[in-house]
Amino acid sequence: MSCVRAVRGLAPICGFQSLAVLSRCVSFSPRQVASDASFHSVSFSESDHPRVLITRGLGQLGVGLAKLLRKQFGKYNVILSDIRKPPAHVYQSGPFIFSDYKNLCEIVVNNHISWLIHYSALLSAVGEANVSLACDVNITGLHNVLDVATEHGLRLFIPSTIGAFGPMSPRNPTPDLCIQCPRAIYGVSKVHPELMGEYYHHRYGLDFRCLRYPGIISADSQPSGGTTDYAVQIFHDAVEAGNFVCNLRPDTRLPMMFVDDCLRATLEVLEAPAEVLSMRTYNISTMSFTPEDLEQEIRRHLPDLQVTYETDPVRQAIGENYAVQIFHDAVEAGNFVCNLRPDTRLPMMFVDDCLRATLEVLEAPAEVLSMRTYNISTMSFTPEDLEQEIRRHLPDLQVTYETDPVRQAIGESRTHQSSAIQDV
Ligand code: AKB
Repeated sequence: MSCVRAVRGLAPICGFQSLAVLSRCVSFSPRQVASDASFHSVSFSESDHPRVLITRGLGQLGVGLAKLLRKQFGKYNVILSDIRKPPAHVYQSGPFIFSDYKNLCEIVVNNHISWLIHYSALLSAVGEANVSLACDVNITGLHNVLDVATEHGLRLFIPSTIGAFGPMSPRNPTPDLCIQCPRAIYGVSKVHPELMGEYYHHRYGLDFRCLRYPGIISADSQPSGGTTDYAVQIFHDAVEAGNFVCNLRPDTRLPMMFVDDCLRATLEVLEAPAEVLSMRTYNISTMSFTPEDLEQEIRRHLPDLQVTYETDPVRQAIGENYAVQIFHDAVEAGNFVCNLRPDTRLPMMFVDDCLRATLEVLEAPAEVLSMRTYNISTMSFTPEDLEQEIRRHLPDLQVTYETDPVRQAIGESRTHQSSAIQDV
């Protein structure tokens, strides 16, 4: 459904306008791993491709992740599993097997699995309606997964959630490491894997990796039982029925992410070399918006859309604790960790100049263009120059330098370009 893709254009209503360019990145907070860190530096040769198993593969994310991983590692190296029968197109797209918690070990051994993506979980709204089932699936089920992964030396990815934060968590920004204390069983049962994974990592060397997902917006796969699900359902109901009943208050601002960004972030954290991970669990974020924002945006495409608000108190209470602002704004925090050396001089341009130059070249009469490709430049400066300039306005700003060798190497190649441009 093409309407769902319109969500990508929500940046202006989502409170991260000028940061939109960063919205496609994994926003590890600067203290830990730089956003969009060059995780792809690890490449696998044909023979050392990981062998991947995805549990609960028929949920919102499994099929999409399998597609992405198969492109990277080969069709037969990625096995989807679930307790349900897959639709024909999924069955035909690559290996699929039945898996419940009882046969996990057998599957891992027989298929020479090296990476396990554990997507089995009950989401927030259904979890709150059935607490003991949420504990069984999200907590008890997890213990078996941890043991199998440890015993067989697997890389284990389990997603956590913004629901792992609670009313006492700092809201703006919400760092990776802070008080959590969620109030819904879903959140509690997701803090548990975060801590157990961390513990197994330190105690037994388990390669545990985890991202706290926000609400995920997808078109061809449905979420089920979450508080953020309204933001997917509204597109379907708007297109099919022209009206939508929202179970959250119109002003409930929740963190969200487009599915492709979520899958890419997952792949990046899976591929990251162990030495760049300073923690086991990271926040990721792109945008946040309210039901009212989304309603207005969809109405630009479907002007007759009718939305009514019938607030469900359980979902509303869960949603209110999701209202965290994960994006770590260096200005708000008063500190910034720079991943380049302080003296790395790079060519830069203010956006207005770039747009003006683009317009000028577009409008130029053909006869004045002697070539097809031109350099443009305005200024160049180092992180140190910028730090000093910003400190003139924010005297308390703290900047530390933790050089990322990959970015530094790329930056240095651009340093040469910068002097070449200036010499012209
Ligand atoms: C939910 O709302 O339960 C999930 C989530 C944010 O983890 N979508």
